[in-house]
Amino acid sequence: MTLLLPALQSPTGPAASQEAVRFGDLSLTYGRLAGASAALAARIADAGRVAVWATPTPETVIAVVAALRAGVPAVPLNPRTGASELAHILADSEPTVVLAGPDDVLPAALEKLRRVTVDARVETENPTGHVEHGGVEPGPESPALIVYTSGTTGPPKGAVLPRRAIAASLDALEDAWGWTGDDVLVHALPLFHVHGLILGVLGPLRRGGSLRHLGKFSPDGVARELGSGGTMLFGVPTMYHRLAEVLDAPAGSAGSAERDVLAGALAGARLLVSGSAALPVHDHERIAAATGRRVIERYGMTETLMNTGIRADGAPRPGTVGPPLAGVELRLAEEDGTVLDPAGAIGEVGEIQVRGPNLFTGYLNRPDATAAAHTADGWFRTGDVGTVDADGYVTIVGRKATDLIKSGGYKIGAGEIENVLLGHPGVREAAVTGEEDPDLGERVVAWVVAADPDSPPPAEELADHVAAQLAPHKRPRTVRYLDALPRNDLGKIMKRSLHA
Ligand code: MCA
Ligand code: AMP
Repeated sequence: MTLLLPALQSPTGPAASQEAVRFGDLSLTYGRLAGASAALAARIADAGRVAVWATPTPETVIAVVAALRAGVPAVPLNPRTGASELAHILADSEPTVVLAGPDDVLPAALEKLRRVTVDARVETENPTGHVEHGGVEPGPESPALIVYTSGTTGPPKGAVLPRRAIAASLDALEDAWGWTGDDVLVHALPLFHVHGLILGVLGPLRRGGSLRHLGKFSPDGVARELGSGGTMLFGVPTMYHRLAEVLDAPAGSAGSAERDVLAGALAGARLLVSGSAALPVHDHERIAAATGRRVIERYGMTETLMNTGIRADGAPRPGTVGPPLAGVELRLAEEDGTVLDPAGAIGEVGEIQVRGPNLFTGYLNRPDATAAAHTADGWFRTGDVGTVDADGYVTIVGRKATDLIKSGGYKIGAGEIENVLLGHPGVREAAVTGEEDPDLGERVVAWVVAADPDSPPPAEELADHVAAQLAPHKRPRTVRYLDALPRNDLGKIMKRSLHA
């Protein structure tokens, strides 16, 4: 296998002094990142698996790159993960080491691991790096990252992502977008999911380009970085929605100066890319009207990395996610599994199934779930429902599972939240649904029957309870109290009738 991150292999001369990543006022050149990651790789070479406390900092970049160079699988952790979710991930993935920054305060659950501190401010003795793992790149199928993703029921599953999938997906995006080492990517995505970590960090590093991370998303930050050399922006639809809101400020209003700066910065970018959920056509149109630029969408999934995408040189078609990327095979199947004939299936609706070098190898410790996610003939069942046009453009029209919620671009299983709500002493019954939300796409709504109807637990208390056990983005944004949940004759909760 060719190198996963060739630009980090002993960079010398001008290549060594080129900026690799910048987070606020902290920047790392290729030489510095190569040196720091090589030194760290040597320290973790014998760890079976490492957990990475994935804050939006250069330390996370050094940690993940070091793990890749050492050939040790890394498990990126959301630093806001609550107690029960963290306990599950640790028990499931069994890391022996946790990589964290010097100032990070880690939860008790991580205390039993060996802590290795990563400090981006410390110069290493070996600024140009060295050849790792004896000069032999780990095999293409060796696991690089284990990324946790929610399902409809039960705790999150660890998707095992081999080096081959990362390389294939990033190279398919290079082909689709003309992505080069001259590109400067701007984003504010979290670094514990595929979008922010693989596309947003390993993407620029594989090309020998650079990343400027905002730390926290803000329209001002986007305007500043795109207005001073950034060439590409990656974001989830919620971020583009918030940009569109700023761009909507009427002339002469208080926000019009901010609008003009943002519009100019977006207009000057080479590529504006949205993914992780559907970007509403209304937001596409508002951004196009204010900037003259089209946001393009690509469609991916933790288990498959990237499947389709609008090409930089292709027709931007709002509402579609473009044709399959190089190397990806895509087909539609009916409810009963019958594969739709591609020639006769134009415009027909079916489950999207994919095959290709971009796919994961399976869920960690879950052969049952891995088997269930594949068809007998080896295709991955995405659970997304879509159509394909005559020119191969894919449109996603829905999702098979009603118990999956996409909020702010995060996938959230209704079942995991219901289980946690039922663990609250004030809750007798609970159901969780997703409700349309202009900002988040979908908003988590909890329907609760209180143990004591005269003093139901306050909504904020339930939200805090979910945030503390799972993660803040999984907390219910709305709580509705009922005397009883609607159930069918078999006792199953009828979620569809809740909204009615
Ligand atoms: C609020 N907060 C709380 C609570 N309430 N903390 C603890 N307990 C509470 N009860 C805090 C939050 O931690 C946060 O802190 C702040 O309040 C606001 O949080 P939140 O409401 O969640 O933020 P938001 O404004 O709704 O965030 C919107 C967002 C975010 C920035 C767009 O949703 C986001 O980053 N989404 C990206 C998701 C993503 O990358 N998905 C990719 C997976 P503070 O203010 O300190 O921050 S999909 C994927 O990878 C596939 C492959 C693909 O196709 O891309
Ligand atoms: P995750 O499992 O968190 O990686 O999320 C993957 C899911 O996000 C996919 O199965 C889709 O439902 C959704 N998704 C990703 N990109 C897009 C997009 N551009 N348009 C619509 N849905 C998307």
